[in-house]
Amino acid sequence: MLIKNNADGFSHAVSSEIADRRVVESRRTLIKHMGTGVAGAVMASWASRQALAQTPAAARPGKLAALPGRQSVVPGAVTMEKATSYQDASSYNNFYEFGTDKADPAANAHTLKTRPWTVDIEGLVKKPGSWALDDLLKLGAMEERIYRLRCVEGWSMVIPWVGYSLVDLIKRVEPLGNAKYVEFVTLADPKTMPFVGSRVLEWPYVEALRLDEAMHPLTLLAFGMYGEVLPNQNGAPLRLVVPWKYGFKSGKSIVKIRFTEKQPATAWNKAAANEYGFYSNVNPAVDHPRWSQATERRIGEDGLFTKKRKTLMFNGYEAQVGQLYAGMDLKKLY
Ligand SMILES: Nc1nc2c(c(=O)[nH]1)N[C@H]1C(S)=C(S)[C@@H](COP(=O)(O)O)O[C@H]1N2
Ligand SMILES: [Mo]
Repeated sequence: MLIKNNADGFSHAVSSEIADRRVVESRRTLIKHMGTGVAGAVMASWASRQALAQTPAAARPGKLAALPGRQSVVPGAVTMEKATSYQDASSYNNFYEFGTDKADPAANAHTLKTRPWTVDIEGLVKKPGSWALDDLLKLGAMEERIYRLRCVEGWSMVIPWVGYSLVDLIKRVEPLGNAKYVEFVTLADPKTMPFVGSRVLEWPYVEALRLDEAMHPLTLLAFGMYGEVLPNQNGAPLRLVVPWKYGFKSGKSIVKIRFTEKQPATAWNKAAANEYGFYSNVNPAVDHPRWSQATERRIGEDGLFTKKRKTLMFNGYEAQVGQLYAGMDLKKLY
């Protein structure tokens, strides 16, 4: 078994509990498969144990290119909750460019062409320009972040993403003093995205954050999940993950990042401002006009008697991000 790694994967000391468990598990499997003969001894060499430690427990679940990440030390970046299965995370999606049904993105997104891919940096920065995907992949050290993702519709998942903090890129392009917001423009290609042209939303799908939100270390520029590159339906080749906000703030398949002084108009806010505010912080005390946001269904836990989970303020990341909103009336600025 050959496992490809990028330069900054788990080649550092592997000391986390999760990684240790992986080593133990991989060794067990290895011993089961190899018996205790000479071949087993050779296979169980330090190098192969290292290699196995670098793949997640369910090795290469989507059979896509490996993209390992070292375990993050950013406070709050790794929840100990059980991860959603790869199957669920990659087949129950919102990606309206490929259809509005949860199963549509997995069925249709194979047409998305993720290479070559560039991301344009525009607006109020000292260093605007066009970044090739390969250069972005090398810009920051890949980390695994196990985040809860709470959709505004009332369901949630726990996903091990791979990427680095967006702030790594922001620092590199040097925002000017008057930059207050960051706008994320995603791909709108009618040739490969069958629902671009439908009137559910205005295309391209645009999202935005305040600059301090974008620079918070939990805001992740994600290139992978479950130890592999992103499947197309999850926003390949790169997307945002903002874990304390409703899922729609995390734009998929980003092609442009623009720094602005004025608050940008965003896709869901334009579609229904009374339902989807600019901030859209997860908040169990502020209901959507048509439904409560107090509880959520964890995807994969849908037994007949399974209780819904209580939704947590800022999706459980209040200790990390609460101070960003000090003094704001979150009922008005929802
Ligand atoms: N470009 C684009 N990005 C998008 C969406 C979309 O329709 N188009 N849907 C959003 C919504 S509503 C959610 S809940 C998350 C879902 O991400 P996931 O499918 O990886 O779980 O992606 C967000 N990003
Ligand atoms: Mo969502």
